[in-house]
Amino acid sequence: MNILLLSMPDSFEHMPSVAIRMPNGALTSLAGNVDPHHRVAVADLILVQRRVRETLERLVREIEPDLVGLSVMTFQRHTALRIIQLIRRLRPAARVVVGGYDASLAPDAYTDPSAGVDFIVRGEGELTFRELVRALERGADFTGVAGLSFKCGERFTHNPDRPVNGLDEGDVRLPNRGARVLKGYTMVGRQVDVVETSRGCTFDCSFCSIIEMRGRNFHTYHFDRVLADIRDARAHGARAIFLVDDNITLNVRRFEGLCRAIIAAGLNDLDYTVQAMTSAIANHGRTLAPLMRQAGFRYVFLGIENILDEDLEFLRAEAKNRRRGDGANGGNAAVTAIEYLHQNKMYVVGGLIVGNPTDTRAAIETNLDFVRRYVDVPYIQHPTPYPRTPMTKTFRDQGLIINEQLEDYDGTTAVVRTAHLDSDEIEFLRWRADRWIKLKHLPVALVHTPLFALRNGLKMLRYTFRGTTIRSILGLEDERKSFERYRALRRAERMYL
Ligand code: B12
Ligand code: SF4
Repeated sequence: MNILLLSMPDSFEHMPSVAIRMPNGALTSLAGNVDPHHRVAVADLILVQRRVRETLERLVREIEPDLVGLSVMTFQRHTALRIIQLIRRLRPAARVVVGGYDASLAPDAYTDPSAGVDFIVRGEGELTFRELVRALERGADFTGVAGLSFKCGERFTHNPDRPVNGLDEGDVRLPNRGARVLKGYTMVGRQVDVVETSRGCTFDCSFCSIIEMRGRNFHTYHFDRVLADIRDARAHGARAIFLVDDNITLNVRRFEGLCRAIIAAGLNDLDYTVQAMTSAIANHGRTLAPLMRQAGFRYVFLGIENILDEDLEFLRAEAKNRRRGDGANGGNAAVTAIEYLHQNKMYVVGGLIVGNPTDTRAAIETNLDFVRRYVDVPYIQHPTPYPRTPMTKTFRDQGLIINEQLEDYDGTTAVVRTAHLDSDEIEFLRWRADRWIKLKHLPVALVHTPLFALRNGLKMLRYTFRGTTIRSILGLEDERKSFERYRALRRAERMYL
């Protein structure tokens, strides 16, 4: 069977495609887990953002897919539905399957016959997709495939959920990176790839989709498998690795062991990026941070979320941001974590969420000041009511959601207001500060990859300051005019086909 797997072209503000184009780890994992006689092609459409239609026309012509799979996040739903219409026109006989966070958490969005979807894979995909392909090949029925929803006449049948995979039994095989048919992955000039070492999280932050997706649990791969995966990524040209684990720092001893294993295997010549909890780094930084550095970690995405207690409570993120040793209300762990990382020459990507229900202008400015002072790369977002998260319910109950257009749910478009501020004002405050804070780290990033800097430095600057004019920088024009220009450009960017 010929299979074409697609990730969506939509990117968001903090992932400028001139500098960051990351592969979708789900698709190569699916490709590695179907039976080997199938021909699978993986196309990350982020690599061809401005040539989506032509690329799809060419791929469908060359691959002649019997089955087309799409991986979709909520803010990409609109694009996904348009891509499906295009595929249907180009190859009416192909079956269409959707998976990923949006399809899993809002399957009803894909069941209308006009959507053109035949199958929905809910939750983890490897085994469900393997069984779906087998059933299609044999002409068997789909009723026994756990985790699958399938079209039966004009209606969908939803099979029972598939239990979460324990990962340690080896039934999830390594990804197939050889299936990729497009080129150009980059992390500021270094070819980047994604690797998983674990799945799941036992916390329940109110904004996060992970708990509804798979429940509160944590499962790990054996180190041998992780190292083999990293070696494979390197053999395919990667010089930077993003560890996409939901929360690798849940088990700090294991993470330390992984750092040692990377060093012992000589795989510490790659640049690693990882997501981490502030509490884990603050409480274990003395031993963990030097090991991370030695293993090649360069950027650490810290889930700081917010530095005000009231906001942390709303985000249900107090526990993961608490420093040990100061009693139950023992202070925010962010500064200590950042100090450990800086002492060990790593850079902090600071994930913060501003615009929560009780936020005032002062609350947002306090967080922005914190970012200015401590963080290397800002990753500031607005609370976004993704399907089925606890936060969505709260915002809806309080009548604070002011925008239901899901293509705007990209994290940097404010789609909710607070009790004190409207959404435009929230987004303006963030945007105004963000551009200048981003500038701070630009020279460091460019020195690390000088050739890339020469070719793309100006483009990156232009991207960061798009909409801004010299007149507004000099104070001769109201900054809100620049903001409106930026928003118009951003809206236009989102039209991928
Ligand atoms: C790593 C990661 C990133 C990375 C890398 C993205 C990449 N290219 O892979 C970065 C940092 C760039 C990123 C950015 C964003 N992310 Co992100 N990210 C994650 C994270 C941590 C892990 C995703 C992952 O790779 N998992 C490993 C793979 C193997 O698992 P998986 O993706 O779930 O895929 C499995 C199933 O879903 C299914 N499946 C998936 N696709 C398909 C397709 C088919 C056909 C089938 C059959 C099955 C299937 O099978 C797979 C294998 O089991 C998740 C979860 C979390 N805890 O926060 C968020 C998450 C996916 N991101 C999210 C969001 C919103 C974003 C951003 C919009 C904003 C943000 N919060 O940062 C941006 C947009 C990115 C862009 N395109 O510009 C949300 C999505 C919510 C939603 N309802 O859509 C999540 C869930 C986090 C959250 N807030 O809850 N992200
Ligand atoms: S700690 Fe991270 S992965 Fe876990 S629930 Fe919170 S945001 Fe999600």
